[in-house]
Amino acid sequence: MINKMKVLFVGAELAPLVKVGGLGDVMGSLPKALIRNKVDLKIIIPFYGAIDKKKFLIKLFKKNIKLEIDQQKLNFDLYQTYLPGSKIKVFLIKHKLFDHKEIYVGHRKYLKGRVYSRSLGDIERFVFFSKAVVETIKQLNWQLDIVHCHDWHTALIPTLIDEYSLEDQNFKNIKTVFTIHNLANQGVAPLDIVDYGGLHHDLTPALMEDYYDRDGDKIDMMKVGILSADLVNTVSPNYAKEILSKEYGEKLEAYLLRRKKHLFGIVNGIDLDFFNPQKDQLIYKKYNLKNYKSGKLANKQALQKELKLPLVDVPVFGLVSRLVRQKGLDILIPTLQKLLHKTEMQIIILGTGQEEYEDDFKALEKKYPSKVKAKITFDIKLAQKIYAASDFFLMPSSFEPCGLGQMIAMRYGSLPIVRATGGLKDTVKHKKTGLVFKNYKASELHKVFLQALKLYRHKSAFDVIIKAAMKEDFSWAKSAADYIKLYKKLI
Ligand code: NHF
Repeated sequence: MINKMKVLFVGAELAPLVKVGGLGDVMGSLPKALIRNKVDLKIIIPFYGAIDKKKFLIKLFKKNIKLEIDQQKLNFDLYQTYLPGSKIKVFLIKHKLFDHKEIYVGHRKYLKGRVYSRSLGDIERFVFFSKAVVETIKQLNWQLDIVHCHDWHTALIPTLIDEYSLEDQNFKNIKTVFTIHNLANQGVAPLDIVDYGGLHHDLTPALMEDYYDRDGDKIDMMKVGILSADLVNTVSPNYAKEILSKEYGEKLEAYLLRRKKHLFGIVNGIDLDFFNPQKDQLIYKKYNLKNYKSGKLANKQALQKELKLPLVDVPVFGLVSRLVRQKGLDILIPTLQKLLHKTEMQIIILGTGQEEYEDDFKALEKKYPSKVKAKITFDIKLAQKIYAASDFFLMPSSFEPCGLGQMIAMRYGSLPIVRATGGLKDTVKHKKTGLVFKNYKASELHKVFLQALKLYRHKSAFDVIIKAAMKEDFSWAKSAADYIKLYKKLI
């Protein structure tokens, strides 16, 4: 029998245990697809106070694992459960740094809703976590081929593994993959974090670079991950290309260019069991490719009724998103202001985020109560209802590493309106499975809205596109096969 590849997934989020954004979704669904391909996989995350210990059947695995950090000898406990619906072991690192309810502690310092933080608090927490992960590997003598790290929170792990391998034979065979989910969140810290973590900058080229940089008083975790992992990838082929440019590189393009030969793009999938209009318990009426017309109509009318919108035959546009600039809101809002007074349409917005956008949407709702509903909240149930009820789904992002909403929308027969950027460009085909515009300009978005309005009245053409969109295959199977190919380059 061929030996199974042994992989450890490391990240800050894991759906359904703990999720802030797409990172959690990917961490929670990609492993299930990987283990179908002869991979022996386990996952390790922090044990946040917000994780429901009872619900997820989490048990103590090992007490008092020792580690040295900030020149002090500390302990942490290791807990264990299984990823719901699978036999994948999930380990959780328990320490008081993660005990409170927030996942990321820095967000209070930022604009309301800005949950990704770069605060020192988070830096310390995730350096601790990274070190605890490596100590767990060491003290439990885990035999691993690949440690797969996700986003800046885990970006020091390849460096730690390099350092540990100088003294410990077991680490010599471990290779590392670093996945960038969003380059905009980098984890920037003062240099003394290197001492805090007990790292040796003189042994590690990626750290050395920051140490003696011209403006060398800071360390950028994301950059260290990019420079030190054996292979780097991001969550779509197009974003992997874009981030080599100044426009999308978030000031790390030079380092990414240096790793160009080792930089790959693998598009995310979606969980086809959960996102399935035929089985979805959260929508008003289930439907499939055959009966989607009546199914979607029933969902549309029920949602109009629930939200107290007039029950009229007009195109309904949905927006389910964090309400932040990245999502294209500064071109969407002026476009809507221009369109709404003279157009028969409805738009339903769901999400929270930067106050200015929340206020803009609320103002639009006030001005056009029969056309706009702005639900400034988190609501998984309402999100599913919007996917099922809407005719079009808006994602005019300024950048988008992969994006999940457009794929979910297509599966529910809601045509995505997207900008040709990142994973949106890879997954939506103009006038074939959605509508795509090129430049980040309100005028271009406006044009595409007009195309959508026209398409809505041209039922036969509209149907062809809806059917093609619903038929697209966004399963994790293909992406998992690509990840396996990536792993195989290393072992
Ligand atoms: O899909 C998961 C997600 C991406 O585009 C998304 C993003 C953050 O911005 O990979 O990560």
